[in-house]
Amino acid sequence: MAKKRVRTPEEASRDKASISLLQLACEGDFETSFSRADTLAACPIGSDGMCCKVCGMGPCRLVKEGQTGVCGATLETVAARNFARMVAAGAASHSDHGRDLAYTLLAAAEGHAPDYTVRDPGKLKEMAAYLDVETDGRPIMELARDVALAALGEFGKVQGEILYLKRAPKKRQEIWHNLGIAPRNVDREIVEIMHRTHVGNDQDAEHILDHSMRAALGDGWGGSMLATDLSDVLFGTPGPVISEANLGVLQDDEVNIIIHGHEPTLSEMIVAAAQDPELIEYAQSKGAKGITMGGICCTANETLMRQGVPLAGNFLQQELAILTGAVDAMVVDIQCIMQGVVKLAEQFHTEIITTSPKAKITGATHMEFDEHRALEIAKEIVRKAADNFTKRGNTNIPDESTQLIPGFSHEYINYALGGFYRGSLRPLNDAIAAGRIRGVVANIGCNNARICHDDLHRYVVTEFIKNDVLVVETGCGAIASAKQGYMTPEAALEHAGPGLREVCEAVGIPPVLHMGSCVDNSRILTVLAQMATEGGLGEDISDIPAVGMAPEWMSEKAISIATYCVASGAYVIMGHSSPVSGCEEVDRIISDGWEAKVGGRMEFCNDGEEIVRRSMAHIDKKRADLGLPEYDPSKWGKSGDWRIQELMELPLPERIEAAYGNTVK
Ligand code: NFS
Repeated sequence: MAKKRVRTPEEASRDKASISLLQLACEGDFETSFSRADTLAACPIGSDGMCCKVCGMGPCRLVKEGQTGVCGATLETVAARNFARMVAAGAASHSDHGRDLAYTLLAAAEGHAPDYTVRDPGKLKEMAAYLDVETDGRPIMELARDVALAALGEFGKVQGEILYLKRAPKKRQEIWHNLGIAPRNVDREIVEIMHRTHVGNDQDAEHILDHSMRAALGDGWGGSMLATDLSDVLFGTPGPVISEANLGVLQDDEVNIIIHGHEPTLSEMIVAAAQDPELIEYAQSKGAKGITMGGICCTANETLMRQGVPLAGNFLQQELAILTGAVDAMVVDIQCIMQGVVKLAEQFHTEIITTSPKAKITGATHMEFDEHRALEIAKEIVRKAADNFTKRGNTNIPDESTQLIPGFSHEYINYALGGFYRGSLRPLNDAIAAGRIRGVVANIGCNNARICHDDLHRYVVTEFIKNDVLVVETGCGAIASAKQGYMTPEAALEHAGPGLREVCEAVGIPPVLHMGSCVDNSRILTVLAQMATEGGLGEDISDIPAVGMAPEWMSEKAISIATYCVASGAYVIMGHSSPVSGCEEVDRIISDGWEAKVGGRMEFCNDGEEIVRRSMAHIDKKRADLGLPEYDPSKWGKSGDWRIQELMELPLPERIEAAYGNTVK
C-alpha cells in the first residue's frame, strides 16, 4: 500500500508558532498528533457512523445497501445510536465537571476547604433564586451550602425537571414541554441514552435522536450552566483583563508551568502559589528569574478570564509546548489531554503531572488533588517545576505572542452596553435591528489533527467580522482568534466591517468577544435568551439572526454542545467530517427533521467558504423574517474615531470637503 504523504508544517497549521515547532519536530523526528494523523488513516466505516459495536456479536460494519447488523439493526439505528452515545459522553464530561465544582462549594461552605471561598456573593444569590433557595437574611456561607446542595440535586433529583430551564425564553420552554424533551435531571438523561442504545432497545432513529436532544439540554441548561455559575461564585465573575496568547508567552529564564485541562479548581491555586514570594525565591534559588504560567485548552480559558493568565495555545499545541524544551511542568486535570504528551515529555525534561482522581496517564507523575489541602498541593507542584528548571536543555521558544482582552461574561456585556445602572442588551438588539451589526456568530470548539490547525477558525472569523457579524467565542476557537490578534478593540479598526466597527468603537469592545471555556457556552445561551426576551428580535432564540459553529470540532463534548444549541433553536454548522455521513436518513433527521421540531438544525460542512455562505444566508433570512432592513454596509462607517482618524490624514481643504461637502467655502 502506498505510504500516506506527510504534510509540511505549513500545510498542517496556520499558526506561525506552531509551524516553527512542527519544523523542529520533523528535523528531530519527534512524534506528534500531526504526524500520527498523517500516518494513521481514520477508519472510514467508523467515522461515517456505520459501525456498530454495542454487543459481542459485532462489530457489524454496515457498508452494503440494506445491510443490517447480526441483530437486524438498520444503518439508521446504528448511526443514530453512535451519535447519541457521543452526546452522552460529551454531556457527561461537562456535567461531571459541574458536579465537582458543586462539591467544592459545599466543602468551602462547610469549612472543609479553607483555600476556597465565595468570591461573587451576587452570583450566589442569583443562583439561589433559580434553584428555589431562600436568600433573605441568611449568612453567605449558609446560603452557599444550600446552593451547593440544590445544584447537586439537579444532577439526580427524583421528580420535576432541571430548574435552570426557566432561564430560557418562554416560547422555547413550551417547545421542550410539548415535545417531551425537557430534561428531568442531568444524570438520568445520560444514563437513559446508554440504556436506549444498548442492544435490542430503542430502535427508531428519530426517537433515539429526540432523546439525544433531551440529554444535551441537560448539559447546556444544566451541567454546563451550573459549572459556569459555580466557577463564577467560587473564583469570581469575569470582566475584561489584558493578557497574551501563543507559545511566545513562555520565558527562557523563568520556570514555566503549563496548566492544561478543564477545571479551574486546582489551577486557580497554582496561579496563587506561583505568586507566593517564598516560591518565587525558591525558583530564583534554582537559577530562574521567576515563575511564568501559561494555559492550554479550557483550563487556559478559565484562568485567563479571571486572572489574566496567558494562553500558551489551543488543543493541537499541547505537544508543541513540550517541543519548546522550556516547559518545566505540565499540570493536567481532565479532558482533552493527549496521552502522547507523556511519551514526548520523556524526550525532554518536562514533567507531566496528572492531578485528577479521574484521570491518570501511564508514565506521568500523579499528584492527586484534594480540595481540603488545595494550596499546599499547588505549592508542592510549583516547587517540583522549579526543581525541573535545573534540568533544562536547549530551548526553542517561538517569538510569537499577541495581546488580547478577554473576560466577556454575559454580565460584563450587559454592563459594557448599558453601564452599571442600565446594564442591558438593548443596544446590541438595536444595533442588529438597524443593521449596523448584521448578526451574531458563536464560533467555538476544538482543533482537529486531521485538518489544518486553526485554518477554518481563522478564515471564517475573518470573513464574519469583515461582513459586520459580531463573533462570540469560547474554547479552542477563542484561542485561535486570540492568537490571530482579533481580540483587542483596535482589531475592529483594521478588520471589522463599517457597521461593526462603529459599534466596537462606541463601546470599546473587540469585534471578537472571548466568553470563556467550553462549559461557558452556557454564557452564550444566556445572552441569546436575554436577546430574545429583550424585544425587537422576535421572542425566541430561533428568531435571532445568529449561527453557531465548531469548524474544527473533534470531541464528543462538541457534539453535545451542537445538539443543545440546536435544541435551543440555533442553526449550527460543524466543520469538516460528519459522524453520520454514512446515513442519509440520520443526516436528514438532525437537519430538516430537527428544524421542523425545534427550529434549529445541524449541518456538517468541510468548506470554509460554504460555511460562511450558509451562515450569511441564514442571518439574512432571519433578518428578513423579522422585517429588519436588508444589510447595507454602505450606510455605516461615517462616524466614530476611525472616521476622524481618516479625515485627519487628508490635507486641510480635502478634509473640509470630505467632512462637510463642497458647500462649505
Ligand atoms: Ni472544548 Fe475545551 Fe478545546 Fe475542544 Fe477540548 S479544550 S472543552 S473539547 S479541544 S474546544
